[in-house]
Formats: sequence, C-alpha cells, structure tokens
Amino acid sequence: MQLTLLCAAVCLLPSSLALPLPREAGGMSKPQWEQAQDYLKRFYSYDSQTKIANSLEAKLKEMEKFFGLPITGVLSPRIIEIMQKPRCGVPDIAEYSLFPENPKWTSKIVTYRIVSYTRDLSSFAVNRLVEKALNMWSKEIPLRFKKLRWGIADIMIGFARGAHGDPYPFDGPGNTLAHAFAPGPGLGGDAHFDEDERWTDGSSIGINFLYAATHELGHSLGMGHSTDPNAVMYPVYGSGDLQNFKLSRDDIEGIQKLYGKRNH
Ligand SMILES: [Ca+2]
Ligand SMILES: [Zn+2]
Ligand SMILES: [Zn+2]
Repeated sequence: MQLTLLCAAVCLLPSSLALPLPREAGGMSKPQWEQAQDYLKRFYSYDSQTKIANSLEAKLKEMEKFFGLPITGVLSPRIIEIMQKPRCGVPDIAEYSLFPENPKWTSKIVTYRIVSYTRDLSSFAVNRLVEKALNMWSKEIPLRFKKLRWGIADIMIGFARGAHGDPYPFDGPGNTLAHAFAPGPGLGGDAHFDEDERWTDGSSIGINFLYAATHELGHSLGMGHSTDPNAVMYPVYGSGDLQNFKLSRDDIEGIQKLYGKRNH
C-alpha cells in the first residue's frame, strides 16, 4: 500500500520537470505521445529486425505508409485521429516469424466451434452471424466449413474480456475489438472478440458483429490487413457501409490468391 502511494506521489510531479518530447512527437501532448508509442509498439512491431526498423520514427513512417499519409516520421493530428478509432488487434506490420510463408488451411473442409458467447446477442444470433461471415468467404473459394459442437476445431471462436489465455489481453471498452490468428495448430485460426464491447446484429448502436466476424475470420483463413479502406480487411472499424457490406474486390483477390476460385 505504501509503495503504491509513493509511486503515485512521484508520478504526480509537475510535468515541467519532465524531459522535452522528441521531434517525432510533433508538438503533441505527453499523453498523446505516450498513447502513440503504445499503438506503434502493438501494431507496427519489428522486434526481430534491425535497430533502425525498431525506432519509433521508422514505425511511424510504416504507419503513414499503410494509411496513405505523407511520410514524415512525425506525429500529426490525422495520425492521432486514426489511433483513437476502434480497430482489430492484429498488427498491420507483424514480426515475420508470426506469419510464415502465406499460412493457409490445406484441407478442403475446415472445422469451427463457437466456444463462448456474448451477453449482448442470443446464441442463435451469434451462430447465424458466424455462419453468414464464413459463407462470405467460402462462396469465393473451394473450401467448406463444418461446425463442431465439442472438441477441438480448426477455428475456435469465442468472447472474452481482459486476459484470456493468450499473450494478447483485451483492453476494456473501445480500441481493440477483436483479434484472430493465422491458420496453424493450437491458437492458429482462432478468433476472439472483446466481451467489453457492445456487440449488435446491426439493429442497435454498438459494434456490428457480422462485420467484425467477417474481418476476423479472414485472418483465420490467412488474410492480412489491407490498406484499401473499402476492404473488409482494413484494420480500422467503421470506415465503410456496415449495414450492407460485402467483400471488396481486394478481399476476393486476396482470398483467391491463397485458395483459388470456387468452381460453380
Ligand atoms: Ca476493447
Ligand atoms: Zn484484423
Ligand atoms: Zn485472444
């Protein structure tokens, strides 16, 4: 208890005593700079790369490149705005070791199981929306999905809050909405949704579960993030028409590159 109080006292020192912020902070406030550093570490991680690629300036440039902004390596109000939007938890630029050569499922039938549900929607609605999301992808490629009621499926789907048994704890309401893992054993293919969000079937205010599920299940099939704001695989939530969305040309080209076309 005493230690906590001591720390609180130290942390409350006037900010004028703090070191000046680096050039990359672009004149933003200290909390904004700290939030930006955290964001870049989470979504633009290059840990196994060279020191140059690890600098915050380099990560900032990667982010500017991804979102089609002028490449300055300096924080701007536009970047802060993007950083504050709710988004997928999967990095835009990941450590290469996490994504070996285009991982994909090699079997023509991929199994899935819904392990846990949300309090926001009926289990009937979640089942229906997951099936709908999977169909968006499978109608473009020669792959079928089979739902399992128990046991281990290729794609384990669930809702959880905070720390939930993988190295990527959720962060409360907002910011990270969900994440999923590329095809592979164990966690591979699994899709997790933050139970601290308010999930909807599109009929009320909140996060559209069908849209989020279609995006995350794209990762479960091996899709990475797209820089195209019209793509379902764009990492930031809410840029397109969420009510009547469908896969974009970019999404379809990506998934067919991995699995080929479906023969109708
Ligand atoms: Ca969250
Ligand atoms: Zn994503
Ligand atoms: Zn998770």
